[in-house]
Amino acid sequence: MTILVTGGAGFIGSNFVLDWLKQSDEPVVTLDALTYAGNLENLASLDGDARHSFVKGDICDRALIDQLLATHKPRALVHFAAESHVDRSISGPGAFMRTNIEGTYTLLEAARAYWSGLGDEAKAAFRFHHVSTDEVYGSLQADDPQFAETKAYEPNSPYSASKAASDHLVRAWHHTYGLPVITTNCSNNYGPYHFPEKLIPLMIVNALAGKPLPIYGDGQNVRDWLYVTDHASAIRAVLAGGRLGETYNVGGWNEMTNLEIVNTVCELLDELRPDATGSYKRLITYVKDRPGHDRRYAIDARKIERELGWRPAETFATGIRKTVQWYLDNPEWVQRVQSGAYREWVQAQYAQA
Ligand code: NAD
Ligand code: TDX
Repeated sequence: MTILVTGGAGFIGSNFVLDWLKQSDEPVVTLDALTYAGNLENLASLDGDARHSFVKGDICDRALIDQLLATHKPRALVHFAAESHVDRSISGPGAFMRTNIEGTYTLLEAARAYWSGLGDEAKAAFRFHHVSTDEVYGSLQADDPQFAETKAYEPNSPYSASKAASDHLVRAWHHTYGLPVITTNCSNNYGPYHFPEKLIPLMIVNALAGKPLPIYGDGQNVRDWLYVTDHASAIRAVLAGGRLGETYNVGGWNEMTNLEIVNTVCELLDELRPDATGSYKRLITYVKDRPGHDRRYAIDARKIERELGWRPAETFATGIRKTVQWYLDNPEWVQRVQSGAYREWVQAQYAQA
């Protein structure tokens, strides 16, 4: 059998594909448009591996999705592709509406047509796995309970509104057409191949370059953090045993303020890469707050733990140390994703093809 993964050249998608092929020999077809956030280099260790194939393309391209489903006959579609950065959604929401809403709709319709034509056994086995976020639930106060799957949706940013819309479409395609879907809503991920526009990689990369570490507002906003391969293992568990039409929250029981995160990163860098001019904390700079900045996200992960026995393998202490070390070991990756030279190279490859 085969699985089709959208957005598999991005941060979480690439970690998922690499992890999947470590755990199993089931082939993966990766579909990715290679936007600024997609990077084939993340999958370079799979070059020449017959179990993996890559297709550059857009999830809004219905003809392409139909062709991929007909050719590869996957037993699951795992959907990561999205515009994912909240700040970009504030300055330019259009791409988020297109990819996150129209793209998910296109995949659902293509999957529905494909699934309807399968034989009984393949039909029962098929899964449409939608990868979503805790941000759809809105913002918590300090003493509110964590988000459970029953929490009403209250998205606040263009990004979270577009993800909420996609979650609702996925739900409706199950309820109305019986498409076998499952959605996971995960908290903030961190780890290797994280694009340096997001908090943790931005702080590592800026600190190493001696640049300011911008903290929005008072730095007391809270997120729950999960190491990216623990998200991958949660998706594997849900694909294997999750109940159809259900949603599962995924989180690390690891709430931290942004200031705590940045201090931890600085302390690790002080230890691993001491700077002659003193602690990296000297670079911390408070800047204007993000408009509509959600105060706190927190995940109640008891459903996936209880039903599927899933647990994260990393603590924040082990995961953040691995992450900082990865960025120290991979300066060329950082340089290339920042310079745009890699993307120019990809464009040139496809222009020639
Ligand atoms: P990312 O921005 O690193 O990667 C997104 C990938 O999707 C990129 O490779 C990009 O090229 C691809 N893509 C974008 N538009 C596309 C299109 N129209 N067609 C095909 N491919 C397209 O994002 P990420 O952080 O890896 O997030 C992956 C998924 O997980 C998203 O759906 C996101 O909402 C969700 N999520 C992310 C987090 C997090 O902390 N990063 C947490 C929970 C859920
Ligand atoms: O420079 C910064 N300074 C800062 O204080 C940046 C980039 C962020 N922040 C704050 C904003 C947030 O409170 O840090 C926190 C984390 O910010 P991001 O890394 O941008 O993540 P967030 O907005 O929480 O969204 C992320 O988690 C949920 C992902 O980008 C989403 O795709 C995912 O759904």
